[in-house]
Amino acid sequence: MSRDAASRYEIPGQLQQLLLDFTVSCLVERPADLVDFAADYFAQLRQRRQQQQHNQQTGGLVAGSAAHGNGHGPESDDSMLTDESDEPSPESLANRFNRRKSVFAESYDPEGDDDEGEKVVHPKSDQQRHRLAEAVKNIFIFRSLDPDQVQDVLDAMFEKTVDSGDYVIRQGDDGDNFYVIDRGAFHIYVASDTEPTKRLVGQYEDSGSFGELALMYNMPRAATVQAMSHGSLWAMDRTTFRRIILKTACKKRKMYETLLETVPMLRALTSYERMNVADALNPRTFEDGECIIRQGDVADGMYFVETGTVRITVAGENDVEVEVSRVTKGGYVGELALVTHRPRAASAYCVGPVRLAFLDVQAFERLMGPCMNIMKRNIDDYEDQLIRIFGSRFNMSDFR
Ligand code: 1OR
Repeated sequence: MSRDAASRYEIPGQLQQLLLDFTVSCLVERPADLVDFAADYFAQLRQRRQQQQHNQQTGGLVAGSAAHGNGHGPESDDSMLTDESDEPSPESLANRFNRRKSVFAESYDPEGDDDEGEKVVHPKSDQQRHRLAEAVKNIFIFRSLDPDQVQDVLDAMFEKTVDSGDYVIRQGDDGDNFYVIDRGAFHIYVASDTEPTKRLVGQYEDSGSFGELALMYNMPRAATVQAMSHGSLWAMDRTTFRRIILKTACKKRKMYETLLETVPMLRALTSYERMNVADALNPRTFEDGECIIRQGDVADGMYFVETGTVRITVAGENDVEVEVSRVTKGGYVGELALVTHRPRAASAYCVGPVRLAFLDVQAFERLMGPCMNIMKRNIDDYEDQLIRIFGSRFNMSDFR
């Protein structure tokens, strides 16, 4: 090589350490086939790095309750069981992942995706179509679709039956399908570098959906999902998912990401759970003076304040409304009646234009469990405030 050529080749900073580590592994392991060993070695290295990046993106994925549908996390420490069944060890998981060719070379940019793809139709009986329509009704990421898109989704989904013990998704694999549960029980397990034995982090029972993360973020599967009973799933292939769902779902998650990070109460949720809240939120805008919530009404949901100020009033003596507090960005209104299952205990009005994010009562019940203690503590504060304003004759138990 000429001096000129040599000066053109820059040695990447990591190369020396990388080769050194590899050489040491070869000397220690003394593999029979060096090429096979090298292929496995570097593939594992890459998988560990992808998993780390993924964990960073999803905030370290702390255990909690699984969201979507009726997925719920283990209630007690006892249920955080380590499963010693036939689940492969993380090493063999990594190896299996490494043997597979990754289909995700690129990272997805929803704005730049104009790939319309082929429309997929899986014929279905009337009975199947009916069951499918029921199953997708409560899937948050389908709710923002227009009727044509919903039709395409229904056409593209195909039924997959499973038996107890079947693995639907294995952590570390490439993402192929997105799944909506028709019926059956499923466990969710996660293993990590720091905790290599897989841990039960949540479960689904007869409803919910999973498998969107790998398809949305071009990452390996973040969790293992195993059937715990005979069951049936509706699957949608990756191309259709990207064509119909991805753009809307990514935009919504992005749109609410900042809001959800500014609501202190939601710190009780994992970042994965917050993403599911983002899927479930809907924007509502109000003009100055408009009534958002009316005291005595039946509650249909709660609101997070995105911009503007909300005035809370309570009807006191002779039904005269007295302002008891104001809520601004990062705050929320309308949770009390959902916690107490009573009519609205106060009214809420806009001070200037207000933009809110609405979470309906079903989504509230599925997703806000981990915040319940914080909300209950805040309700005790309301009681103190009301007693201060109206005197001790005011009794919150009227509302509980
Ligand atoms: P996926 O494509 O990565 C596995 O394939 C699926 O399990 C994943 O999409 C989610 O749909 C679903 N962390 C990561 N994935 C989860 C989790 C989860 N729960 C369900 N899935 N949790 C964090 C665990 C540390 C549980 C949060 C409550």
